[in-house]
Parts: sequence; structure tokens; C-alpha cells
Amino acid sequence: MMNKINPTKTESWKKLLGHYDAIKDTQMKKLFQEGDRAAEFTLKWKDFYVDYSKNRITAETMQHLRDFAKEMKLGEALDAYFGGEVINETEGRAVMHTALRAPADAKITVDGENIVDEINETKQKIKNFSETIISGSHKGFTGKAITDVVNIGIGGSDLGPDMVTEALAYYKNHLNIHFISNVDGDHVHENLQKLNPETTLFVVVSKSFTTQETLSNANTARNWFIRKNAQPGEDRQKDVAKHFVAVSTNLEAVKEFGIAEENIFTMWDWVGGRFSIWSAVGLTIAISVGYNNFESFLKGAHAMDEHFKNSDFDKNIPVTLALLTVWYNNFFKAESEAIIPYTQYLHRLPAYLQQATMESNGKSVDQNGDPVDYQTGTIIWGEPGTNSQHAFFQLIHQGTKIIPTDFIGYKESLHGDQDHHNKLMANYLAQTEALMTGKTEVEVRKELKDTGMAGTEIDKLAPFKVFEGNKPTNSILINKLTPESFGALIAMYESKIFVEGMLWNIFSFDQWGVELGKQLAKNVLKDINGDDIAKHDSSTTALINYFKG
Ligand code: G6Q
Repeated sequence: MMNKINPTKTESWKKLLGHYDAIKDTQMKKLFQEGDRAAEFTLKWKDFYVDYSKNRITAETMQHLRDFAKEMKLGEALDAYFGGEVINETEGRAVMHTALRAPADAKITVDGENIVDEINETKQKIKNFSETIISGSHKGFTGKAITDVVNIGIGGSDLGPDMVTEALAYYKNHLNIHFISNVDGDHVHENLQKLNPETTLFVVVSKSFTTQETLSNANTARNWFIRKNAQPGEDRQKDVAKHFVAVSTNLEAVKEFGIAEENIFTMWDWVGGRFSIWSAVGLTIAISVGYNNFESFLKGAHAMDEHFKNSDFDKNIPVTLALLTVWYNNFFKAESEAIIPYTQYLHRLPAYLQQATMESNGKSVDQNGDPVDYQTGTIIWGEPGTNSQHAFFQLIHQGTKIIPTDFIGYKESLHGDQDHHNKLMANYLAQTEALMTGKTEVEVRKELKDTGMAGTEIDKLAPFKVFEGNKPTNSILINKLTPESFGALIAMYESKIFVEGMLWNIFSFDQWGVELGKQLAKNVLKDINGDDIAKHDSSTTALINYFKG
């Protein structure tokens, strides 16, 4: 079971506080003059090179942080996590998404029951089905092959498949893939107007199959399918089976919706929505890039799981990254972290990690049910480099806030344009260097003087051109964006999230805040659709009336 220790009451936390006072103003630039920091603070694993030397740390910092992890019993928590214990206590569930990417002959049990056989069965079904769609042997109601696949889901049932499909677009086949998530009717209708019912497959993804957004969109899509260009007397009801499949744990509700039993891909309670891409929620990914690539994606994630489970903390990438997060979040009081992928393919990664991180660790009650008196989940944000350099990097360089930033890049580009790739990666490398070193007033003055500027002008301008530097970054460099390395990258962040939650003594795997949102709108919808309005505050009542009027 989890340890339920208050982190701030540990000996190592106290040591970290003292150490923080001693080190907080130290310039990284100075630390780089002593010893080989790059060698000391770089982790290499398979095709990953993770340099965390540009952080406000020394060997002593890392030692204290690792002692803290030990005192918080991280090792035991890892055993409970991988061992299928009910670590999602408030929902009474084990957390087993890692089992979905384990090898076919693994032995994994939940509540004493082997779960690997049913996982393998579902994988086989994903394989078979995706192959019939890709090859065109699955025919629509007029005998034509499928050309367009529409994933209907929201949150964990949308962000993952959307993000991975984009990330692996280079490996994509001929099929057009679409995502409908928002209950905004403009989203569904904008998408539907481009589609032909004869050649469209809808994949309705909802773990609960009760989610308002997804059911509304699925109903609208089904009505569209039944009516679009239908001839008088034509009954497409029976053809729904050829064009709608579902991924869900709620088989009854799916059948009631009208989806045939053989078109249902099961998932399990022990898979959280935001960790579900590895399950049949990834069906759209398998259809988009082919099952073999999907399997490679799982394989890469499993390899990272093994690294996470078996590596000592000082060699462990997710543990190290999580410890750095705690260091900045709880000692430097950093509120957010930026994720900057230097590849356009990963443009949805920050949004995906926003959900994974913020839904997991955005908690203010500890595992004992007591309010925490320390900071927990960080705010995650980001956009691809180099675009973000021309936008919000200003604040990272010269703003008042400390924003630890992950730079993610690849040694090789996929289309092989070396000229572009060198420019891209020169930006990545130069930014991490500049964020660390900054630019002193002396350097600024010299630079301005070299342009021939007059002394009075230099006096005026110099303060604005100074860069404080000392901004922390992690440089994650991977050989190539492949399904396998990408699976490993996602698993790296998932494991990091788990470690953070565990070190903050919170439950990372429930999401009561999201559940609340699901209920609230239902009440207001009654007010909007009905004649009477229930009691609200005066602002909400006036807004409802204004909207209705
Ligand atoms: C994920 C969350 C949430 C969930 C969506 C969709 O961890 O619980 O994002 O995935 O609310 O839920 P359904 O899949 O049940 O429709």
C-alpha cells in the first residue's frame, strides 16, 4: 500500500530546506566552471540522452532529493504500482495501464486474476479490425472501402489518440483521420460536412459511455449517417453496424446505442482515461499507422517501464525528472513547467501532458484525506519550438517567474532535410545555453559599444537587454521519432507523474474535479431547456436569462 507520509515532515525535506537556502542564489554558470557537469548530470538509456546539468543543482542536491524519495518509500510504491495493488484508493481500483504494454507472455494479476489473456484477446481484435479497415476488405453499406475514420470521444478518450496520430503522422497510411470531441455542435457539423456516409467509420470511445459530449456527438453522427443523402424508403438503421464501433467498459449502454456486440472493444476499470491510449482507446492509432506500428509504440513504452522499475534512482530518468520538479515546485516555488518539443509532429504533446499531469496531480488533499500545506501539481504548458521562441519565450528569458523547461528534440529528422534540421536543433541548443548563461550588463554594454552606439544611448538601453540567465532546462535528445521511441517518451512522462504524486502524498489516479464538471452542466441544461430556473447566485441566474433571451 502507499505510504501516506507527509513529505514536509521527513528528515530529508528539512535537509532540503537548509540546502535550498545555501544554494538558491548560486549561478549555474559558476557551477559549470567546476568539474564536468554534463558528464555528471546526463542519463543515457537506449536512444535517449537526458542532460539535466542545466539545473540549479549540485551533487548534494540530487543526493538529498534521492534520500527524500527513499524516505517517502518510493521503492515500495513502485512495487505496489506494478504489482496491481489498489493504489487508486478513492475509486477502489488498481492502476494497470502498464500491463497493456507488457509482453504477451507476461504474468500480471489484478485481484488474483490473470489479466494478460484478456489484454491479448483485445489486442488481437484491434489487429484484425484495423487490418480490415486499412486493406479495404471491410466494406461500407454500398460495398465501398472506408476512406475516413472519425474518433468520437473527449478527454482521455480523445487527447491521446489525437496526439499520437499527429505525432506519428509520418508513419500514417492513406486513411483520413478526424477527431470530434467538443459538445460544440459546430465541431461535429464542421467535420461531418466533409464526409461521405458510404466510406466513413465512426469509432465511439467512452470508457463510461455516459459522457454527455461523446453521446451527443455519437447520436448526431448516427443521425447524420442514417439520413445523409438517403433515398426515400432507404433504411440505413441496419447499416450502422458496418460504420460504428465502440470502445468502452459499459457494454450494455453501447448495445443500447445500437452498436453490435462484435463491434465493441472492451477496456477495463483498472485503466484510467488519461492513461488509456495503450488500450483499445488506441484503436484509431492502430488504424492510422497500422497495427505493427501500434505494437512498437507499446513496446517502447514497456521498455521505459522496465527502466523505471529496475534502475537505481540515480540512473532513473523518470525519477530524476520528478525529483527536479519537486525541487522547483516546492523549494523555488515555481508554479509551472514548459514542455517544448522541437518537432512539429509533437504539437499536441503539451496539451496531452497537461491532462496527464494536471488531472493526476492537481489535488489539495493528501492520501490521509487531510488538506495539504505544501504545493502539489505543476501547471504544464508549451508549444513546439521554434514557434514558441517567437512568442512566449520572452517571459521565460526575461520575465519574473522561474519556469523549468523540457526541451525535446531528435538527432535525425524524418524527411531527412539536414539543412532545416540543423537550423531547428541549433535553436534548441542555443536556447538552453542562453537560458542558463544569460547576458550580463558588461556583455550588453560591450555589444552595444561595438555597434558604435553613443554612451548615453547605451546607458538608457543596457538594462533592458540584460538576461539574468540561471533558467533551468532539461535537454531530452532522442535519436529518431519512431513509434517505439515515442511510446518510451510518453511512458517516461507517465512515470514521472506517478513519482511526483507519490512524493506529494496525493492520489494521482482519481479525478473528482472532472466528475463534478460532468454533473454541473446537467442542472443548468434543465434551466436552459425548461421554463423555470432553479436557484443560483444572481450572476448565474442573470447569465442564464440573458442566454435564453
Ligand atoms: C481521464 C478522465 C477524463 C475522461 C473523459 C471521458 O482520466 O477521466 O478525461 O477520459 O471524461 O470519459 P469517458 O471515456 O468515460 O467518456
